[in-house]
Amino acid sequence: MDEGTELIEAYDYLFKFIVIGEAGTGKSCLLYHCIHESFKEHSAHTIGVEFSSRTLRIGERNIKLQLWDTAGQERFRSVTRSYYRGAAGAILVYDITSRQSFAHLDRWLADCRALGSPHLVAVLVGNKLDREDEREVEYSEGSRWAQENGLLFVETSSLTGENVPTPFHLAARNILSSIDSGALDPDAAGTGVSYGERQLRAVGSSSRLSSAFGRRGRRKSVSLGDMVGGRGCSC
Ligand SMILES: Nc1nc2c(ncn2[C@@H]2O[C@H](COP(=O)(O)OP(=O)(O)OP(=O)(O)O)[C@@H](O)[C@H]2O)c(=O)[nH]1
Ligand SMILES: [Mg+2]
Repeated sequence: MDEGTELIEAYDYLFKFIVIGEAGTGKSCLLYHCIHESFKEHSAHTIGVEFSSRTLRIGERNIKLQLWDTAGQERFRSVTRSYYRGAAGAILVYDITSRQSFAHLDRWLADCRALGSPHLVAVLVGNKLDREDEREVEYSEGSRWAQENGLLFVETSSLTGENVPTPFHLAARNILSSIDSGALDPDAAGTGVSYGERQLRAVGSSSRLSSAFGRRGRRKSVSLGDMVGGRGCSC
């Protein structure tokens, strides 16, 4: 593996995210666009749960998102709920052209709050922004509901790609801030957050060593001595 590849793959933190909401709201298309930067043609209902991942660059840090795309259909509810456990982030999707998908948000939010991390960061996403003519839920309604329930909010289009990466960035930044402030401890169980291996891979590279140690929220159990094998290192 060359150094360029290693830098892209190495990450500082791993966050577990779930993508939830009524069937047909565009969850799979949203994720697909976020990862492949194109629209997923002929998307079929998700059966149970599908997994994917994406690494985001936030400031100097690489955050790997472990993304669980869940089925919205009622018959999969008990299966999908088992994937909510310890989620650090929830992307709660409704369809702006479907009042019904908006009306059921309470249920989805209650489930992810009950089963996710105690520090769960949820982002409300109004998808299918490209179908403005068929809009049934106003931006102001989505925004108000999000505010009343303590969620971040954005409208997206998985078709055009508008704002598609935003909910993932918003949630990841928010979680990172909690780590940096000390409110969220990645060593604690059930937070949906864990340390990546980037700091360990940084051994032998002065630039990456300084980046690994020049920030807050680093792994407390790994000291400089642990990593370079003593105090005499001139890295
Ligand atoms: N116009 C438009 N259509 C979209 C958009 N996102 C998804 N769709 C369409 O909406 C339908 C459902 O999309 P999916 O992504 O499969 O929906 P889902 O939420 O994953 O559905 P389940 O897996 O059953 O829960 C498909 O026909 C998509 O082509 C969008 O942003 N704009
Ligand atoms: Mg799906």
